[in-house]
Amino acid sequence: PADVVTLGESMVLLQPLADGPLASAPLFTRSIAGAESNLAIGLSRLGMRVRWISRLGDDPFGDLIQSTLAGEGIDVSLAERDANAPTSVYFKEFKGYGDPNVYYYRRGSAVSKWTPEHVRPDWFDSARHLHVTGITPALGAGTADAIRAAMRQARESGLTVSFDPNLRRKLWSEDEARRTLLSLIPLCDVFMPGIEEAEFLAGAMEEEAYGAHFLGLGAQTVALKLGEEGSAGFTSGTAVRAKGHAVNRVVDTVGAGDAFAAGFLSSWLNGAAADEETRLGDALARANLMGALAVQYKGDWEGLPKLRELERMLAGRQSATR
Ligand code: KDG
Repeated sequence: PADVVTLGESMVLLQPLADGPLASAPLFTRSIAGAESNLAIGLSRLGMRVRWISRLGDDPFGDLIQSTLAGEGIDVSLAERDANAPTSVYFKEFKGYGDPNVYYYRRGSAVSKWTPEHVRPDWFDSARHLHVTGITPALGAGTADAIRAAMRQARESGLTVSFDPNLRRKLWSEDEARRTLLSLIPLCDVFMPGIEEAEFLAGAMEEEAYGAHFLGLGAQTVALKLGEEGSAGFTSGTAVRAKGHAVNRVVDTVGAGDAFAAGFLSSWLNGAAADEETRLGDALARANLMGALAVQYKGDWEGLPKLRELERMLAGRQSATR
């Protein structure tokens, strides 16, 4: 059984040890990353049962990704290996300010071959929820249709679905991104854009108007990320605002949205008994803290907390280190 199923591409991640231009970086640390596996790790550390579905090359980097995720307690048994396509790689470049630059080496990857025919009903067996992002539809000729098929199949199997648009301008044209991302909103229950993505998809409007706008396109719940200002949540009957957290030092913003999604879903999926405002407010509060923790560590997911630590922090207590 799984609380959350997620599907997407993960890559080997190489990060320079020192800030500065990538071309002059001699030393790198090696990790893995990918929006959906970042979320999977976040959820697993918070005690949720997670199934991660993907395709990997039949190569050592594929082994590394699979064993890292298995080591985090994630069910990776349905991830396929493709002998004819490589596992993807990406690099970050830290400038010492702002968001890092990213460089992808992922064209022709195993996931880029996904088509609707790959989507299997057993991906969703004994599961409650599916999470997808707008990265997957940007990866190959058939991946947008595959994501669409997966969202439909999940709903037919009785799962709720969340969708983070995760706009990656390096992967596709603005027109195609806008058209495809908008077309997926009616297939989700929870839509989780950042404020800049909301503007990209809907044009400039007042913050509260985004809630009504995306609910009008078919989402049941909207969780709008506002960066350091926190987040706002909307359903047809509720609008909630949750404050952001002070952050000592922003080290690496990549992965913050995935941490937010993990925090949100871990609370929201267990909060169905509460009234709508409490359920949404609690989920946003946890999501904001997860996002704030993620940006203080180098790496997409390494700094994410276990449930006990997170609960202690949410209760306002210092973490006991000795
Ligand atoms: O959300 C974090 C992701 O952007 C990162 O892990 C890499 O999956 C990735 C992507 O496609 O950008």
